[in-house]
Amino acid sequence: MNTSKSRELFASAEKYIPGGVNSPVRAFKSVGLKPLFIEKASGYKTFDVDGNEFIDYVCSWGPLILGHSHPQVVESICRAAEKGSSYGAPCQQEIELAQLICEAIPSIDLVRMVNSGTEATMSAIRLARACTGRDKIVKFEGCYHGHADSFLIKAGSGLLTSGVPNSPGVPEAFANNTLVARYNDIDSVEEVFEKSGHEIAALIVEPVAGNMGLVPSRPEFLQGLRKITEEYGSLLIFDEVISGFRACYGAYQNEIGIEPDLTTLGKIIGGGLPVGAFGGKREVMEHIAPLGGVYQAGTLAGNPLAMAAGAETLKILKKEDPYDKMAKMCIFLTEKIKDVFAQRSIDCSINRMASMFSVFFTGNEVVDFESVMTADTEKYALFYREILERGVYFPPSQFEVCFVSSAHDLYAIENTVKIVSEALDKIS
Ligand code: KE4
Repeated sequence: MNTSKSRELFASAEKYIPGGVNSPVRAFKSVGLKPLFIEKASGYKTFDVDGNEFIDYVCSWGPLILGHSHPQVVESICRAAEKGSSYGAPCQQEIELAQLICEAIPSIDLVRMVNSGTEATMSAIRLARACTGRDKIVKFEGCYHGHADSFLIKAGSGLLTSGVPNSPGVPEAFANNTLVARYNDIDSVEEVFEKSGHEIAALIVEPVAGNMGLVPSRPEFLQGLRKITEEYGSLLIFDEVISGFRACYGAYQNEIGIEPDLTTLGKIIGGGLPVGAFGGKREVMEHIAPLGGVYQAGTLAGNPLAMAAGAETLKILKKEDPYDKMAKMCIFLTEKIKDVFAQRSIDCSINRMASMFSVFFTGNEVVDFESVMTADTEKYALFYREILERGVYFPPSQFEVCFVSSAHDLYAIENTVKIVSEALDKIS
């Protein structure tokens, strides 16, 4: 595969941007390649600057559930742009997206728009600390909630990929206020709360872990979190930046019938433009300025372009309800991938939830951080390079999730299976 233009651009990018990328996981380091520069994308396809075409399973790390450049989403952005990009003042589109979110997620009475998932989780933690007058938070090893200081402790996603789960630059005072438990292990949570429960403002959890690869939560785990946070008067925060509107029209909490005190959202609700949001019951959200004293702000928060893209995306999801089709495509794909691995007696463990999946190079069942760490990242890198060469674009890290969009069709899925089997023939 010719990648000369990408290499040229990468060399130029490295002159002006740290590591040549604006987000570390894009650097392709863990798969032993230099990143490809994408020229354009449509539906399930991306095209790099050298003219190579890919079946895309990154989908911009989740937002593009309708596929790239969906005509109605593009049209909504263009229509909004003709009337100005940002007013720094309220606009009608903010109400539209807020109303769609509140109507889709019963636990949210009020929602505040921000510009990223990180802003959403950072603000939710501040709000929880204000509401409870406590400083400590609990997170889970391998979960990632964005790059605010409090979360960069035993974090997943790019930190796990780089093997540096605790980032330098986080003051000890912050680190000491972040307690870490083990995902899917309620005993480890009870231990933490028995020791520090009355100092804990909030526990934040990905109800479906997507930042150590995909690790679905056990139902009793989430129920246990709801119970223990209520017992100690701590807030339960579901970080649904990935899972929000991914499995159903609403949040994953709708599927399992557990109501957190706060929910953070991002990705899909922005339809590919920068949007995050946090929301919850009125009595909690009323502490947020200008209603209450908890300060949170943003120059471009609620800007009409991002609101239009997000609202259009949710309206299409609500009207067309592609969830069943996407889940069926994902089941078909992952079952076929399992078969091609088995036919070659290559160990793999595949986790799937709705239209998300991860292929782990391990013979163990992957149910928590410990089992994730048995995955052979070298083998993943070898596999990755072979499928990329043949036109399939998975996330360039064993510790991320693949996404099927509503644009992926049977042709794309069958082509992917063919390419995966060719790649396995090459590496086995
Ligand atoms: P952003 O600040 O990147 O919009 O969202 C942070 C965030 C918060 N919560 C969860 C559960 C998340 O998955 C994320 C961001 N996800 C990563 C990929 N796993 C974004 C990709 C990247 O960092 O480049």
